[in-house]
Order: sequence, then C-alpha cells, then structure tokens
Amino acid sequence: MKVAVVGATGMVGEVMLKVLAERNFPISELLLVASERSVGKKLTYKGEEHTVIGLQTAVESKPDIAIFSAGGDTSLTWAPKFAEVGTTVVDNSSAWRMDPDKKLVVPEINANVLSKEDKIIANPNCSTIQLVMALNPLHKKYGMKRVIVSTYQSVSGTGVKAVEQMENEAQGIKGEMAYPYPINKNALPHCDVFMENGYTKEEMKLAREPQKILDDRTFSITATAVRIPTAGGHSESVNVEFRNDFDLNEVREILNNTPGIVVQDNPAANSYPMPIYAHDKDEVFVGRMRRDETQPNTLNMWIVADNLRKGAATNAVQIAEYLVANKLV
Ligand code: A2P
Ligand code: 11C
Repeated sequence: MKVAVVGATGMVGEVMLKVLAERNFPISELLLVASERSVGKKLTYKGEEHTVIGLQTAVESKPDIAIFSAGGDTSLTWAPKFAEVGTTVVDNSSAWRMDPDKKLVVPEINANVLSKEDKIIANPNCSTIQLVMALNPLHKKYGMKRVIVSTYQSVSGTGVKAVEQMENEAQGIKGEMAYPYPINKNALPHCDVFMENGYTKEEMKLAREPQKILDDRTFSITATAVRIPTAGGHSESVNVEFRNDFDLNEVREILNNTPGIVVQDNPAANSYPMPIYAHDKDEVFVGRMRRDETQPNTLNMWIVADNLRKGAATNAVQIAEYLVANKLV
C-alpha cells in the first residue's frame, strides 16, 4: 500500500507512525505530510529517514490510503482532493464525523458498515471511542436507556502547546497559554469550545457520536467534559441506566470477553484503571463496576484509555487494516 500520513509531525501523527510500525502495516511507499512550514524536515520510520512533503505533492502521488490528523480545516479542504484521485481517507478530525454520508467507525463495533465506495471515513473523538468500546457489549445485552458521563481528560488531547503549558507551570516558568487558566494543580470544566446550548463541543461529541456508531437512537447520553493536569490518558466516570436488569458478575464476564477491553476491577487489591497504567497501551480499561444503589438497572463504572492510541492513532490504523484485509482499497 502507498500510505500517506497527513499531520505526521504532530502529536497524533507521531503515534500513528509508531503504531503503523509496531503493527507492521503493509507499506510499499510512505508519504509523510505536514504544513508548508515542515516541508523538507526529516522524520524516521522503521529506522529510515523520510522527507516531509506538502499536501499538493501528496495528492499528486495518489496514495491508496491517507490517514489524516492535521485538524478539521485541513481535512475539510484536502480530504475531498485525495478522495477525488482515488485515495481512501481515514480522518481523525471532527470534520466529517456527523456527515450523514460518511461512516464513523470503531472497528470492533461497526467496521462491517464499510464498503469500497467510502472514500472519506471518520475516526471518532478519543473520549467517544473508549466510551462506546465499553458500552457496546453491555447495550447489546441489557439495552441502554440513558448514560451520564463525566470525563477527566489529559492535556495531550489539546496538543503540544497544552502539554508545554502544564510542564512550564509545574516548573514555575512563564510561557504561552493553551488554556484560559492555569492547568497545573487545576481542573477546567472546559474541553473544546462552548456552544450556544451551554455545552462544550467535546460534550456534544460524546452525546452524539455513540448513537451514530451504534446505529441506535433509543438511548441518550449527557456529558460533562473536564480537563485535568494529566499528561496522557483520558478517564471517564460513567453511569448507565439499562432497560433490563443485569448481574454484576455477568457484566464483568461480558467485558472480559470483549476484544480490546481489559477489566481491572479488584478494589480489595487497589486495582482499578488509571492513566499511568493505560499509557502506551491499545486496550480500553474498565473498573470500579458497581450497582447504582439509588435506582434500578443502573451501573457505575470507570473507563480509561490512552487517548493518543486507541483514542486516535490505533483506531485509525485499525480502520486502515480492515480496509486492506477486506480488499476495500
Ligand atoms: P506542522 O508541524 O507543519 O504544523 P498537533 O495536533 O500536534 O498540533 O499537530 C498538527 C499536525 O497537523 C502537524 O503535523 C501539523 O503540521 C499539521 N498541520 C497543521 N496545519 C496544517 C495545514 N494547513 N496543512 C498541512 N498540515 C497541517
Ligand atoms: C480532547 N477529544 O481531548 C479532544 C481531542 O475531535 O478529535 C480530539 C479532538 C477531536 O480535547
């Protein structure tokens, strides 16, 4: 496969290269693409040096697959140009996710919706991916009615500037601010921009994307998204009301048997998911499972994943792997 990584110099781009190499993705030619600022820069893939090229040059090379993580504006402008020359784009931005003509895919859940005709495929938001990975098998069994989720999101979800802000503040250095307030020793109930309804865009992604991925509008999700001073890994406190009753041991067993999920739930041994443990792993970790004692058929749990891996790069590479394995590119 001739593969382009658009946004190769970015935080997610770097992890994409790592994941492609680790998983030995079949690459005959690799195009590393970034903004004009980075053209000519050298990046290494599997020990070999590659020169960063611009978007127009990449389109002209007609790659089979282009994995994008270069922001929504770049995707809106350039994904259609790649699609036009026959490239299949897997896009990690929010640009196409809710477009009714585009598929929004978590491979473990709905890769079967993909066909050869899909030339722009959307990768869901990081906090959505880890949430639906855990909810999907339980929804199938017990039928979800309503989900209340509160997130604890790492600064790496915002980008390099936010990581730098946190590090600077920790060392007492004055620098550029990615957030309107200090993030070190703080918590900001503010991920992405505020919308007219008072929610943030991140909260609305959590409310809407799962319904599209699960192809089901019979459940509803309400979210509060909070930025906390962790370097990597998003955590989620999740309260799920089901239509049918569940057995807690059966819930653990279902999740234990779900590919991509690791149950880490032994309070007696202080065993529960944490960002430092999920770091650099592809699995979604679920723990603190307990009945909500205030109403029937309701479960509380805690979900953690590496937002740059399963939340972004790994999920996108898994989509590309599915396309190759099923001869859809
Ligand atoms: P560059 O490094 O040249 O700015 P991050 O999310 O970590 O900030 O990374 C964003 C990625 O998207 C980087 O690789 C960045 O390239 C790339 N990018 C940003 N704007 C553009 C653009 N207009 N065209 C192509 N790539 C872009
Ligand atoms: C965050 N979820 O942690 C964001 C990062 O829509 O792909 C990814 C934004 C997106 O702030």
